[in-house]
Amino acid sequence: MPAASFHFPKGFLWGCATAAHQVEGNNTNNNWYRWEQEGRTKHKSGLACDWWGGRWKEDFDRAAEAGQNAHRLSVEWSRIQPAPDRWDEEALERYRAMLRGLHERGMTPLVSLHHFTDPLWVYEMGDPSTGSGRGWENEAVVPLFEKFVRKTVEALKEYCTLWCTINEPNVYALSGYLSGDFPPGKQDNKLAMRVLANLLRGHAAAYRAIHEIQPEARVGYALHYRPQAPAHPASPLDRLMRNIRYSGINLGFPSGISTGVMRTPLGNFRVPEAKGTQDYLGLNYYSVDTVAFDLRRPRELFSRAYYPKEADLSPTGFIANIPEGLFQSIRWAQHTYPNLPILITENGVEDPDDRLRPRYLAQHIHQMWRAVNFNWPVKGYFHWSLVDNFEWERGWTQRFGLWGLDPETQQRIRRPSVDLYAAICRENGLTSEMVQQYCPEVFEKMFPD
Ligand code: IFM
Repeated sequence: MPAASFHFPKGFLWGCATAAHQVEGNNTNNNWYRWEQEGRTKHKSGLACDWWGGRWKEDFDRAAEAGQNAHRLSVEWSRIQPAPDRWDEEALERYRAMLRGLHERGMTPLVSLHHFTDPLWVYEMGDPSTGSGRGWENEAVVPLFEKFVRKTVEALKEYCTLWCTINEPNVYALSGYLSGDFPPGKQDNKLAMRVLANLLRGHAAAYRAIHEIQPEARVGYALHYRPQAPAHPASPLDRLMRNIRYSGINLGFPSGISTGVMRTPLGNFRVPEAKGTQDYLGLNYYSVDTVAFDLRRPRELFSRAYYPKEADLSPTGFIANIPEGLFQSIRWAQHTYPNLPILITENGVEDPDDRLRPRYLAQHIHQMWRAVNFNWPVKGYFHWSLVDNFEWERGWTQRFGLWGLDPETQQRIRRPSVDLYAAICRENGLTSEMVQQYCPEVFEKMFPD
């Protein structure tokens, strides 16, 4: 049996990613809490993983003992600034304690300042009758976000130099304003693009504010990058639909940051202050969509996105295991922004029984290694996620954790993938023995004779 190994450069960051509302519990002052109370999610977040109650300590212990040297978490705006004129110093102190806790365990923190949730006072601000819109529909949110960022970065800068301004702005805008799965549940594509432009303005303001406070900071955002493949590459209509969907989902923020003009299929938005505002690109990669032209779907702009029949699907069919898509995503990032550091800020799969996760993990890390071997500057990988957590509108129906969680008892369940990922983190690489031990079913594929 060949003893192959795929090693990563020294100093590579290996960790998991989490988000405040998904793990903290009892977050009662934001738009998602309201959404849950209105019955718009499969379940409620409740106590989540009880990090606000202190269980972050045991989970950080688990991560550190499993060889992880970094962790990505987010702070909750509605806790830090519960009302426009009120700061909660105690909440900031708790976040300081968490970041200190990471350092004490030898882990580098990456802090996201916005991960899907908005304080209720932001969600409700504005007056739609005057056309000003609510929340991020309204450009007035930009200086408010900047103020929150300044306060938070001042308070946490002792413990963090790696910042993510906004997580998945494209998902926030498209899910809240196109599919309607996220609050405020609207279906208005023009408004979705307006929201995305305001998020870009917020990102740019945050980028400059953080650098003013902390010149050595490295600031970026996390893009949910979703490759799209035409169902029939020879069909011009499939290709057209693929291209529209691809740019609509992926290219708004990147074009704004490259040129100062955010380009979308529905028009261009000038945001000159966004040009050049990133020190690294965060890539969240999960899967690839296949896209076909479909006359029966006018609301989806005549396209249908699906996974191929033979796909290696997760239990609820949410994710298809397509590891080459991670390689493609990194290649796109490197071509779009030559030499800009890249962090894989999320990648993972929902899988309560841990049948698919080991091969998903090994095959994606193999693809990331291929990219590193082209000398593309990938600097770290954050698995989604450490412990099962609240999956937004899908509630607790999807289990993304290396560790399982019973949200009733708060009991953690160690899945085999914990040990595979620990072996990878400790080795700073993946070996053929690991593949043989944890996912022998893909051994031949990864190491063909
Ligand atoms: O749970 C989410 C996360 O909040 C954002 N990226 C995708 C994850 C899995 O659905």
